[in-house]
Amino acid sequence: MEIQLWRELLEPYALAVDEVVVKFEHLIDAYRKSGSYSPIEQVKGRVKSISSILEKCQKKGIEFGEFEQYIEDIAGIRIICQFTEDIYRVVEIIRNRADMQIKEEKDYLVNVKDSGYRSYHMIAYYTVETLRGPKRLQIEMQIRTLAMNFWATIEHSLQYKYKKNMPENLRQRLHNAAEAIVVLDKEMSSVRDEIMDSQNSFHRKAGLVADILTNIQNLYKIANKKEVVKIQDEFFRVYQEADLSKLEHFSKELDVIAEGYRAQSLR
Ligand code: 0O2
Repeated sequence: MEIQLWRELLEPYALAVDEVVVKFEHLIDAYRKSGSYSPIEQVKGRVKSISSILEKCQKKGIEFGEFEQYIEDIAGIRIICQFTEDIYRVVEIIRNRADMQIKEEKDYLVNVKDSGYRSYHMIAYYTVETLRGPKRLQIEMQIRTLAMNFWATIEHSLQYKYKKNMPENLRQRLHNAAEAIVVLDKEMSSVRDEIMDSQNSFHRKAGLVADILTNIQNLYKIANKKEVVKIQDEFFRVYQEADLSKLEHFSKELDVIAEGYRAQSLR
């Protein structure tokens, strides 16, 4: 097949990856803005390279004309969580989405691969709008923790280096490392509540400070300068107290003041 044709074929997959990544990024943002803990830490996506598609077709005896049907991970999304528990929360979130229909789920946390690979895979149908109308295609979502991702990334590059001939002692060491990752994830889960609390406070504080600064900046345009300077000084004082509830109270009061000025300026 000509390179140009490949590019055209893969274009809708690139669109799907871009759209899905943006949607999950907005979800992370929405959690954080509402002061809640986000079960998704990061999201990344990629379109499988032409050489990987050809390799997989060869390995699995797939005809070129059928690769879109049989290769499920042309559009790949990787969702990284902080804790193992979050993986199952994300799975539930995805199951309930209206814009994707689940085709298959593979729980490699329960059915760990021989290599030691752990991850939760979901294959879903997703529709993109193209020049020729809507196209329904498959996307693969791999959901795993930061630690599982660290292991899989290193193991994947070694697999690539050695192909099928990975030395036995290296395979064993990777296996041991995979077990150490399980222990690490369990340890992190045991302090999950504490970590979540501190992260929630951090994001809540960052959100409040951003809102307050925007309000003060807007007040400079419409309010008496001396009054705004007083508000600003008060903000610095409250901020230095490092008390989230006081910052919340200040932010609410400032909202009322800003609303008052806005109403006045509309008269
Ligand atoms: P890429 O894009 O380079 O990551 P398979 O038969 O394993 O080729 P299958 O049955 O279609 O693939 O799906 P499966 O087993 O669910 O796995 C597909 C993808 O999961 C792989 O994509 C890897 O990304 C990841 N994966 C599966 N097993 C392992 C493993 O042992 N180690 C690591 N590091 N990753 C794994 P590809 O095809 O490798 O392509």
